[in-house]
Amino acid sequence: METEKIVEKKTSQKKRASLTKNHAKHLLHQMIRIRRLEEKSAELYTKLKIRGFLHLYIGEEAVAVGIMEALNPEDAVVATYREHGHALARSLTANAIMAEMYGKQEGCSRGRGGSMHLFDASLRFYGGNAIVGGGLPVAGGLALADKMQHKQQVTCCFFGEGAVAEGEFHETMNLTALWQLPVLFVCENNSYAMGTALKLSESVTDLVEKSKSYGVTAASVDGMDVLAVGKAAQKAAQFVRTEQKPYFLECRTYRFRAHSMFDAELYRTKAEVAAWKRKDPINQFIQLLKSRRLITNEVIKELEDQVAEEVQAAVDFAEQGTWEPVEDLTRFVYSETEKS
Ligand SMILES: Cc1ncc(C[n+]2csc(CCOP(=O)(O)OP(=O)(O)O)c2C)c(N)n1
Repeated sequence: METEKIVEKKTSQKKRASLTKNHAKHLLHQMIRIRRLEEKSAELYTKLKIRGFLHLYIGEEAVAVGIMEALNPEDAVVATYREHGHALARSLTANAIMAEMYGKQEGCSRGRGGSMHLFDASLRFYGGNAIVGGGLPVAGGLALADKMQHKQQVTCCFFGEGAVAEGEFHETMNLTALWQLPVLFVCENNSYAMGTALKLSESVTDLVEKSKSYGVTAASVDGMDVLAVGKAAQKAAQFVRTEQKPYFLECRTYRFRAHSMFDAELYRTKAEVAAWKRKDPINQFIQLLKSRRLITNEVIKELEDQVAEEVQAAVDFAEQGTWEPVEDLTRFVYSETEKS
């Protein structure tokens, strides 16, 4: 069995020495784009512009941004219902995402999917999935297809720690290890599955140990540190790509907002939330960059202005979008509908 464990620690100064101003700016820009787009989405939800469910990723931005650093455009990505950040980081446009959340046909899923079903096959971004753990077997299948076609590609599958309780997690871990499929499993461990803490649902809460039991190489990383995630992702993706075997990467993170827009948050204390907010991935990264003189307040303002413009343009685009005509209701439905 191949196993290893990266002991979680702050990325050392030495490791960060190679960070360039441009790369730092890019990482910060990506995280701010996700944060601001989601803050605007929450606002639009309360105004009933966005309907259905809305799960915000705020607090977890370093994971999607850090992981995408290690993926190529040819690699596949499978995400969950908390996927606005992954979609943006994977180059879906803010316009296409916002229009989708509005339910307009200019959205990336023609307005039929909404917040939980962002999708763009041209970018190999295979959703958005409302089912907890539902993306895992999909990722296994994509990796199997790539392997059978002798492509040296990676399928990256994001999921929350709550998915570890699902049969699909165990089935996919087992089969990808048995068949040696190139899947990078990225577990976004934010400690809670809705209101259930991991320790209340799992007998073994060490997810790296759990993964090892399937013969899957596994590691854990500080998911609030974008550079640490990026580095761990590079190592993991390189392993998957060259060895053509699965790898499990646990990113320890935290969602700052409620599970969805309806959640009294009775399962966690304000002190716990405040403690995690002190590790805010964006603020932490800004502090680090300032201490290394890699960014100035002027550049941060420039980024914020640019993002504000992008988000406003996305809202305008969604507002001006069109509803799919009722006559198209049965389009893309498998069976022919009999005419009465
Ligand atoms: C199969 C299934 N069971 C239950 C649900 C209801 N549900 C929606 S989100 C969620 C919690 C999942 O938590 P986790 O996987 O840790 O992801 P997070 O929301 O923390 O990102 C549950 C139980 C569902 N969508 N699908």
